Amino acid sequence: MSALLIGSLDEAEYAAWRAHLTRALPAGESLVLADGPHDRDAVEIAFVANPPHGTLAHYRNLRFVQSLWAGVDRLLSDPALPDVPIARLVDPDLTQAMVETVVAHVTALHRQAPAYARQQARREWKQRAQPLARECRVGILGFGELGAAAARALAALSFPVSGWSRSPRSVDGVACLSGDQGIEHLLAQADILVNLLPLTPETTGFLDRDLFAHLPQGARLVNVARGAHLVEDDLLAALDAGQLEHAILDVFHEEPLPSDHPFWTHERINVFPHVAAYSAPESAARIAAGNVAAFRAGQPVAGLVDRERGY
Ligand code: NDP
Ligand code: OXD
Repeated sequence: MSALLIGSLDEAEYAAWRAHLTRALPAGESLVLADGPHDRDAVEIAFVANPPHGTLAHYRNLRFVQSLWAGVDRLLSDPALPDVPIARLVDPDLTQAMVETVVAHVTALHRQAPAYARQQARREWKQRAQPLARECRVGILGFGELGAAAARALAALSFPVSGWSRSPRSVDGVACLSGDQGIEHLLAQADILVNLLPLTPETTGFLDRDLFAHLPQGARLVNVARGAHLVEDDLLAALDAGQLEHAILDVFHEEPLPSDHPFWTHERINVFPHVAAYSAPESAARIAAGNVAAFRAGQPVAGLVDRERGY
């Protein structure tokens, strides 16, 4: 029985995943590489990192797909994706990285780092008011593995936090909101809005002019989910109009962000090159291999994707 490693990975990434997966795989499973010699009909498992569309359709005995990424939007958009169970990556190390990133961005915005950076560019020495975290309300869109963990960490720092999900959820110390009514309530109270939604047909273009209009004037945005959540022109207009004060963006419609894109030079936007939380082969390979063992044993796998829902 073979497990295939396939994806849009450079040589070093391929080598790291190969080494860690080989070590972690259960006995009886052997790892083969998409660009190496292998018998396609022997492949029952695929470890995938954004594989080119159409490629998985060549494996007619495929039984289980384990994504090495947390987000599966690109994978699910493959029209030839085989109809087998798919798991996304749920890795405590990735979650920890995302928590650290969200806390860093939210606290930087709260402590007015962008305003001081603009002052520095002008050589301006001016001390601003310093409200405390308890006075800065944070709204988190997407209240799953990553959103709920970030919410707990921010609440522990005394930020009043609200989280929004599709179905009702409950997290101690956090206002948990859901559905259409929940979103209006969350937006009206978000001095800083963090996006951690999965990209689905329902959430594409969600961060638009209408949504920004529901935020308090001068709110700030952190997008660490997917670029296609954001309507870029609406963001620029909201920043120009002062409806939004600042945006920290980790993800973009086109990645790498083209060098002539206006975001690069906008003084109210910080650009990060999709680094909020990597999948680290050291930890992720163990989790991916554990899911293969669970699948083989007929036990529940972690992060099973609901293809209807799109995440
Ligand atoms: P989860 O599937 O665990 O959580 C998704 C959350 O979004 C759930 O709370 C879900 O609601 C909610 N949701 C989905 N659709 C809707 C909707 N239409 N309306 C309201 N709520 C909705 O995902 P993760 O937390 O693991 O990951 C979130 C995303 O983060 C990934 O899909 C990926 O795009 C992005 N990501 C970005 C990284 C980066 O480096 N920038 C790294 C890793 C991930 P419910 O609870 O009801 O299901
Ligand atoms: C992911 C990502 O989805 O890095 O894992 O964006």
